[in-house]
Amino acid sequence: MAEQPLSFETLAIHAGQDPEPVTGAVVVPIYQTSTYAQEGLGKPRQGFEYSRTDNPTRRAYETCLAALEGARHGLAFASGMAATATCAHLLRAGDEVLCSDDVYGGTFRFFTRVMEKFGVTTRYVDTSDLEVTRRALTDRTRMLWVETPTNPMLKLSDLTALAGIARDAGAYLAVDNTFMTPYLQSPLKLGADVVVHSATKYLGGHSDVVGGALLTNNDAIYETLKFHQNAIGAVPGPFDCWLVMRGLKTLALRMDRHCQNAHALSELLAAHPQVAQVHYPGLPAHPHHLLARTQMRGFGGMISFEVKGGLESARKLVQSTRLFFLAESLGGVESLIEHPAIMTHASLPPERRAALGISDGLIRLSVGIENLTDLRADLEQALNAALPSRV
Ligand code: P1T
Repeated sequence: MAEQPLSFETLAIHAGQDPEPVTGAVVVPIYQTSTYAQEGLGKPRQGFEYSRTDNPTRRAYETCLAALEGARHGLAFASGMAATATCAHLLRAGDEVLCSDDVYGGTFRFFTRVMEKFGVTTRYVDTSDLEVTRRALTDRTRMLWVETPTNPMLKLSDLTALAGIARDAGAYLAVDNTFMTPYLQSPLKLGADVVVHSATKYLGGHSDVVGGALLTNNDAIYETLKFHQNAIGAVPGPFDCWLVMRGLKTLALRMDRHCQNAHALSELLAAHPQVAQVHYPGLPAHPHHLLARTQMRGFGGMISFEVKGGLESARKLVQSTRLFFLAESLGGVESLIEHPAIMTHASLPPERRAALGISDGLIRLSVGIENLTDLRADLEQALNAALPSRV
């Protein structure tokens, strides 16, 4: 009888994490070592030579995350941006990247201000519009870089269709899966070549570590990325790997609660007189709601919304919440509130922000896993505090 494949929750706890062979420790140890004594000249034990190249704690974490993404290969990095930067080394001078127009501000900054210097140009398109994307490809396009849902406008792109478009053009499809996590969306199964993560967010899940990852099923892509992981060296230390691996064990439980809480709060916001518009893929009014229902296994924990009264109301609101901390980042157990135009997306030129809808009244929530009644009360009192009459 064929063995049944293990489910997500089980892989999160067991993949790459057999008991340690000497003592039987059930938790993978933090191998806090930079190097490994060799048995003889050119004879490393167990394949470990130097911790930039490989480390047992990192390897366990990479194995676990690869299993969760349904990937043959996983590589860990010191941050999401380090993962993005290493992935960009699949390109060479003269190549062009076609990138979702509404991406994390740091990703935009990296492609425009860093890669441009090396002769790799990036153009930005609304990848949720397949015809626009197809028409934007040129014979120099070597990579399609997609966030879905996007940060911060939560637009969705059809990954199966984009994988076909990329394949026809001979380009890689790289998907930043940070907002969804492997629990809610599987880009590799839909045809992506590489998945990118900021592990700082939901994967770690406790706002106590910065990390990144790349996952792929393609052996040739893996070899190139692995070479660059070692050659560039933007790797995480063993303790950071251990922290993210600990976070992964509860990823499924946490994501379920993030989704429930965010869905309920998106409905509260949609019904509130102080709110002009809510962006949440779980709302039937969201323009890509139907795609969300098929492509994702849940609608996620991120919401953005437009508050009436512009910057003044927005400022009042983000300074009035008590449980939602005013902070950049997302994906931790605690709820966060932020103002993209002044905070996470300040590196976008004002005219780009305006074109994307990142207005002065736009607010982003990372909904945590606190009790929903408490979150609801906190958001309501902050919205009331931001009413124009009180501004
Ligand atoms: O911060 P770092 O771990 O380097 O990850 C960068 C990154 C990559 N991709 C997405 C979708 C992201 O949201 C981020 C980081 N984002 C924030 C810090 C933020 O508040 O949006």
